[in-house]
Amino acid sequence: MSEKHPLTNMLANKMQRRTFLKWSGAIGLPVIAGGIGTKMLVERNKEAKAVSTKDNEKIISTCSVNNCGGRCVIKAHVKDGVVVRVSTDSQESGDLSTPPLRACVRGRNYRRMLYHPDRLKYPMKRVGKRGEGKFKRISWDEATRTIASEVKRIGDKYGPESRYDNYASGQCWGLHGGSASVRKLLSLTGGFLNYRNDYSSGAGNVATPFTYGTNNSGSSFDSLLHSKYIILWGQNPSEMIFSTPYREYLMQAKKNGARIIVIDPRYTDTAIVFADEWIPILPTTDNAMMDAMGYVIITENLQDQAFLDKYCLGFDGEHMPDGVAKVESLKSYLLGENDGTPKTPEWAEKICQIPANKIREIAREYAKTKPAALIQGWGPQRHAYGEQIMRGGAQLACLTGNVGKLGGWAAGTGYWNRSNIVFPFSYDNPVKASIPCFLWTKAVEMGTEMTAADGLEGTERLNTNIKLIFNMAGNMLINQHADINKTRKLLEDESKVEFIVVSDIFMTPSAKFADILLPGTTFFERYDIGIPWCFGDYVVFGEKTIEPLYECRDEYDVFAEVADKLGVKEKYTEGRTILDLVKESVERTRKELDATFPTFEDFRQKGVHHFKYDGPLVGFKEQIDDFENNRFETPSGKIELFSKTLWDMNQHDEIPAIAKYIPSWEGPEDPLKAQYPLQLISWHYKRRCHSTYDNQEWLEEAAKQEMWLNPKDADKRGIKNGDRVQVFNERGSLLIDVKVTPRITPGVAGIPQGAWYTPDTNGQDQRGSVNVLTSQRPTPLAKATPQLTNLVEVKKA
Ligand SMILES: Nc1nc2c(c(=O)[nH]1)N[C@H]1C(S)=C(S)[C@@H](COP(=O)(O)OP(=O)(O)OC[C@H]3O[C@@H](n4cnc5c(=O)[nH]c(N)nc54)[C@H](O)[C@@H]3O)O[C@H]1N2
Ligand SMILES: Nc1nc2c(c(=O)[nH]1)N[C@H]1C(S)=C(S)[C@@H](COP(=O)(O)OP(=O)(O)OC[C@H]3O[C@@H](n4cnc5c(=O)[nH]c(N)nc54)[C@H](O)[C@@H]3O)O[C@H]1N2
Ligand code: SF4
Ligand SMILES: [Mo]
Repeated sequence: MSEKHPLTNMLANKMQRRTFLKWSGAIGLPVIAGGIGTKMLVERNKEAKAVSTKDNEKIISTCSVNNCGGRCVIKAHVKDGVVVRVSTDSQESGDLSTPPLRACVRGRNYRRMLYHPDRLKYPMKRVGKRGEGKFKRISWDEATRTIASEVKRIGDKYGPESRYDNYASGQCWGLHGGSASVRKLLSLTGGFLNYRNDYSSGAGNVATPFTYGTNNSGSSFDSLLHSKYIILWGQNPSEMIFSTPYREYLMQAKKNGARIIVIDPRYTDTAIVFADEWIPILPTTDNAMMDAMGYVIITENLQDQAFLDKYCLGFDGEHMPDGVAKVESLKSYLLGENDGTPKTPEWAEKICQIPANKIREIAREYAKTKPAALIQGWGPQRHAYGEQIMRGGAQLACLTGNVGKLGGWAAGTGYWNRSNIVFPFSYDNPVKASIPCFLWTKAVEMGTEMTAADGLEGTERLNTNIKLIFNMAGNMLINQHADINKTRKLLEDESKVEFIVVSDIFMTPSAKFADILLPGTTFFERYDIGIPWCFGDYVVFGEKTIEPLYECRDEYDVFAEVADKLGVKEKYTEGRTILDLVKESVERTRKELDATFPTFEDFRQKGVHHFKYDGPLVGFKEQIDDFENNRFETPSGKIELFSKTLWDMNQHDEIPAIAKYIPSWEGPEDPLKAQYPLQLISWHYKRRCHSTYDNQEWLEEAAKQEMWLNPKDADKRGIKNGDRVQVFNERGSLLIDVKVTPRITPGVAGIPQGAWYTPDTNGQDQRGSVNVLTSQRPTPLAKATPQLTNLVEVKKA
């Protein structure tokens, strides 16, 4: 199988630039907050408005439901049923009660995406070998008939646990979408195998509740206006988006004088724009620095002892759970009383390569400057022992008493939510069995052998392996899951998974593995409500701006037709169109949740609704202010720095009861380093949303796919800036251009995640699709992805 990436022609014949580069220039030069040209967007928008009155364009406000972490206002300028340009929220900065919801650079490419010549245009069925990418056009009737009969055949033959809807995030945080549609259909016809957790904060989602009882450990971003010291630990909001208004607040916090520290193996755009100090840590070693900061804090008596005594379990010998020796406390561990190794900054320096005095300085500053916010990104937990870092951050927040305080931050996964609306399109799956999402390939290969030790829940054993996969608006089937070569072999074998349905808007690497391929609509072509991630206090109306192009159809309607063929259409739609669902959501939200929510007409007309709150949300404020009446949701009711539940699992080496540094497989201490000396990480790139837009020419020109390598590592290998290199390990090999830059820590290589897997005839990827190098070995507790933990070698291609 040898393939051409869709950008190949563009790169050969220089693309048409137009004015895109004028404003996308900011993507590479993050001199303004956001690093992505927000100022220019406003200016262009004003200009766009002027043109629109002149030309009689209709400006229709809508919302994208890509999984970028942001939700912004997209204004489609429509003339004669065609989107002629796109602009965004025109509000000036300054009103921080409702900050502007501006599109990022990817949004400015949306018209290109919508009308891109490579859009999937009609339903297709596979004609070649699976994965080969050969398809034949079919009718919608044939597509839905085939799906209906395979859903039934496979369900009858193997049982409902054989049917699986894969993790997919191309259409998320909306009211309907491919996955919701498929799941409702499957629920009405016997059910499907569930998955739990996600690829985003998989380790953190399981670990954080062992400390706090919940993942809602964040505070709203306006609380940062009260912070005096901010540590962004592996967090990069200038490039990846956690929440659209976040950067506005961060910028204001900086103007207010907060000192900002960025801890990241890369000198990120965030570090450039915001940081007073960049700490270039080695991947997988954060817990060593955290442990040493804890050591400094307690040996210099900087801890908030009253906070620890009142709210926390396990800090010292006097506050241990029944039946556990005093010497197992966090304090004993940090002082080395149980293992003979005090976790001094000098000890940590050898591991994480941050000078001991720098660790001391950061520890002292963090402990003494109140209030201080330690906010954790999720890159650091997409690692082999990702659970440790999320509990480790929380541990530091507790040592310094920054939990439940305005301007402080509890660390951990960090969710919060102030944008509740009713979801009227729901399903009730009769199957209760669930697997961790990251282990779906295992459930294909040997599902019947999985046990509780693999994270199987809801049943002792599965009756069958996965035999049917729906992959709706996702690229997880091939591109985004770990170890592409392994997955590819598994899926090529048609005796394993017997039927695969993919819906997408482009012919992605995963789409090529479809048996039936469905052409989806984009958000321009359907109604929805855009809900920000778990960090938002507003919702955006998703207006249908034009009719679907070609034969593209929304999955809701496609599966209504499948439901019809299976005799369950009434139960599936309950007589409702998508617009009815949107209306029902608004009406029920007004009735059941919030009487101040606007009417459907009002909401539609305004385009955005900001929920009203009196002030910032402060995570765990209730518990800290009135502990007698508000306990933490942990077994002890306290913050569990020591978790008896984890202790009782009796796997102390990999699942310790207190957070601690564990030397990682394929980390800096792994003997495999002799053979593969570089640690390879990936990150969420400003030019894509995961793999979405990898085929978009303008975005490629704005920020190309390239690997970062430190000059020291490049020199050793005779590699120069711009060289094409081969990156390889036991799992695979890829070719990529290299950017030689001191912006990455020596010993580390960085490849932005999400490039489309494009193998040559030898199976070597030619596009820099990082998951040919990543591992399917899950993290010990959460069974989550370790996709950022890899050892590789690099040589000139
Ligand atoms: N190495 C490595 N791998 C990673 C990560 C990492 O950091 N490193 N991150 C992981 C994380 S956090 C995540 S969330 C996953 C994301 O992985 P996925 O959930 O697979 O997300 P995308 O790659 O964006 O794929 C979304 C697909 O939906 C399609 N699409 C977009 N809009 C629409 C629409 O309206 N309708 C339809 N039908 N299709 C649409 C896009 O074309 C795209 O192919 O990747 C994970 N993989
Ligand atoms: N532009 C853009 N924005 C996005 C997305 C996107 O694809 N593109 N995806 C969205 C999604 S689904 C998610 S889950 C989030 C992901 O949000 P995050 O997981 O927070 O984002 P990442 O870029 O994967 O990682 C953040 C930073 O961690 C650093 N890092 C990696 N390993 C380590 C380590 O061991 N220690 C430390 N200290 N730092 C480390 C990386 O260099 C990176 O700068 O982003 C969301 N926002
Ligand atoms: S990628 Fe996210 S922030 Fe950027 S334009 Fe799209 S929805 Fe908005
Ligand atoms: Mo994610």
